[in-house]
Parts: sequence; structure tokens; C-alpha cells
Amino acid sequence: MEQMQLVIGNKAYSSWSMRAWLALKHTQAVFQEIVVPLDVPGYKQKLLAHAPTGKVPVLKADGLAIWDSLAICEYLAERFPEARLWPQDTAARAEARSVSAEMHSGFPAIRREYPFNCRATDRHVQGTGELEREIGRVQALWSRCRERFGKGGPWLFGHFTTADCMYIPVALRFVTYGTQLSGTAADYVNKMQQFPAVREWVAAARLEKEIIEADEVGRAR
Ligand SMILES: N[C@@H](CCC(=O)N[C@@H](CS)C(=O)NCC(=O)O)C(=O)O
Repeated sequence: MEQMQLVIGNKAYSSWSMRAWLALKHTQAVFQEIVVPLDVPGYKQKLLAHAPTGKVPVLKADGLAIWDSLAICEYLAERFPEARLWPQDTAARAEARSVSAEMHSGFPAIRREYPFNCRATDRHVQGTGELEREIGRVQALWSRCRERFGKGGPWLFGHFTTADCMYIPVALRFVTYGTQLSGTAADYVNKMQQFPAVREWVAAARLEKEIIEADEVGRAR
């Protein structure tokens, strides 16, 4: 079996890359990272050489190029069942798939107003009502997952799953932009910040040199 490769963007700025990377890390498979810095001259051509979307992440495994973070998580869940990237219980799995899809296809205000910038600290933006509503929805969703399905461990469904891969980059945004959280949401953010894979990703992001100005919002003037 050839070593898998994961094509990703800047660790500082690419939340979708982080999602696939967290899932792949969790399988404990050995893999090679191919980092393609985004928004620099020629980057699109480099991405198009890996997948027809010209976007990251792309997983190259078993002669396949699998694009899109959620498709990658699904593939890894099938290929590494022992990693339990979905809960085993049908009801928990249905809910985990629902909240993962909700993140994958939704939360436009969080994505627009809180650009992912995991090495930044102390950023503040004047959020819209839509942003506030979405933050409230994320907190409600985390609380429900933890209360109904989280008894077996600290993650949304107890053990680490694809749902955590989807929401850890959201939790990191809450840290970057100083979002006020309490209860379950605050506990979840604290837990994820101590998680070795998250620390490894953020530490690597801090070493990157590239700056994407559009994602550097909320600095003190
Ligand atoms: N739905 C895709 C989104 C992928 C995506 O938008 N990736 C961004 C980086 S986070 C990208 O490749 N941007 C480069 C570009 O659009 O040129 C997924 O889940 O993987």
C-alpha cells in the first residue's frame, strides 16, 4: 500500500484542510503532507494538478484523488473503521452526520465575518445579528450533542468523530475573535485547545511566513 498524501493549504488560514487533516491524524496512518500556499501566483495551477476543483483538501490514497473535506472523512471512516470516525449507534451517527453536514453546508456568517486565522490572537470584529444567531446555534448544537451522546468522553459524541473535525475550526475562530462562551461551549473550546493534534497544527501555522491580508481582520488599530 502506497503512503497516503494529503494536499492542504496554509495551516494558518485553511479550515477545510484542517478538518481533513484532523480526521487523517486520528486514523494514526502515516501520510505525507503536501502544502500548497493559497492566494500566491500560480497556486491554482498547482491545486488543479491534484483535483478538478482546484481547492484543498485533497486526499491521495489507493490510486484515488478524493476532494472535499467531508468526502475525505467518509472515505477514512470506511477505510479505518477502528478509528470510529462516526459513532456506532445509529441515532448518534445520524445526529453526527446531521451536525457535520450543517457545518459543511452552512454557517455563512461565521465563515464570512470570522475568517479562519488560527495563529491570530486578540482579534475583534463587530458582528452582525446573523453572526450572533449562528454562534448561538453552534452553542446549542454542541450542548445537545454533549448532553445526549457525549457521556463516554469529552468530545461531541463522547469519543472523537468527524463532527469534532468539522467543529474544531469553528471553536478556534471563537478563540481568535474572543467570542464570549459559557458552560458546555466553553468546556469544549478548552478541551480542543489542549488536544495534541490541534496544538501541532497551530504550532505549524505559526511558523508559516505567508500572509493573506483578507483573512487578517479584527486587528486593534
Ligand atoms: N467544500 C470544500 C471547500 C474547500 C475550500 O473552499 N477550500 C479552500 C481553502 S479552505 C480553497 O481551496 N481555497 C482556494 C481557492 O478557492 O482558490 C471542502 O469541504 O473541502
